[in-house]
Amino acid sequence: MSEDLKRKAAEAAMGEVRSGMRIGLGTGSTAKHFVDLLGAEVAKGFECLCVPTSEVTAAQAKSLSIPLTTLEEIDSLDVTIDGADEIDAQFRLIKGGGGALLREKIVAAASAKMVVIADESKLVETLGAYPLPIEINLFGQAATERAILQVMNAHGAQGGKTLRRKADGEPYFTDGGHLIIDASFGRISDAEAISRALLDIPGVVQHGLFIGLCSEAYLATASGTLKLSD
Ligand code: ABF
Repeated sequence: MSEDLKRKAAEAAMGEVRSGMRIGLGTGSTAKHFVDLLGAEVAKGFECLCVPTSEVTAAQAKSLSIPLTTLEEIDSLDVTIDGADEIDAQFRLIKGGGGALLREKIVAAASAKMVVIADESKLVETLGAYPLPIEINLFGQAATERAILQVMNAHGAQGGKTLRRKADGEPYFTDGGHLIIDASFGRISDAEAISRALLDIPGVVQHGLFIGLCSEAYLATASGTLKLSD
C-alpha cells in the first residue's frame, strides 16, 4: 500500500476523534500516520489521553508530546484507531503482522469503538490468505506448536506454520516477551471456531483473529476513502 493511501485512511479517521477523548493508538505503518496527525493536532491544543498498543507506538507518541495513560489509570477508551492485515465484510480482522496483536486486542476490547484504517486491498471476501499470527508462551513451545497444527488440520489449513524470526534469524519476541507462530490457513471458513480452538490451547496467549471488536473501517482507494460501518 502506498504511503499516500495510508495517510488518506488516517486523515479520514481523524474525523472520529474529538478533543477530550480517550483514544487507543494502534501499531503499524498506517496507524503511524494517524499518530503523526494526532500529534500535529495536540501541538495546536487538541486534548486527549491515549493508550498505545506497542512500545514503538508509545515512543512515537511520546516524541510528539501526545499524553499517554494506561488501562490501570482509566477503565475505558472512547475509540481505538488501528490498522489491520485483513478485514472481511463482517468486520472480522486478521491482525498481528506487526507483532502487537495482544496489546492491540486488549486496547480494542477496552474501547467503545474500534476503527480500522487501511487501503482497500485489506478488504477480503474470506479471511486467511494472510497467515494468522498466534502469540505463544515460550514454555512448552513444541507442545503448543503441535496443538496449533492439530487445530490447523482440523480446520482444513492449506499451508503450514512458521516461527516468526527477525531479519538476523533470531526468534522474534513480542513486547510481552512471547513468540509468534504464523499459521497459513489459506482460507478461514469458521473464524469463530478457530478462535475458540486456539484459545483452548494452554500455551496460546492470544491470536490475531479479531471478532466482534471492529465496527467501522476507512479504506483508502486511489479515487477516495470508503467508510464502512456495521
Ligand atoms: C497492526 O499493523 C497490525 O495488527 C497489523 O498487523 C498491521 C497492519 O500494518 P500496516 O498498517 O503497516 O499495513 O495494526
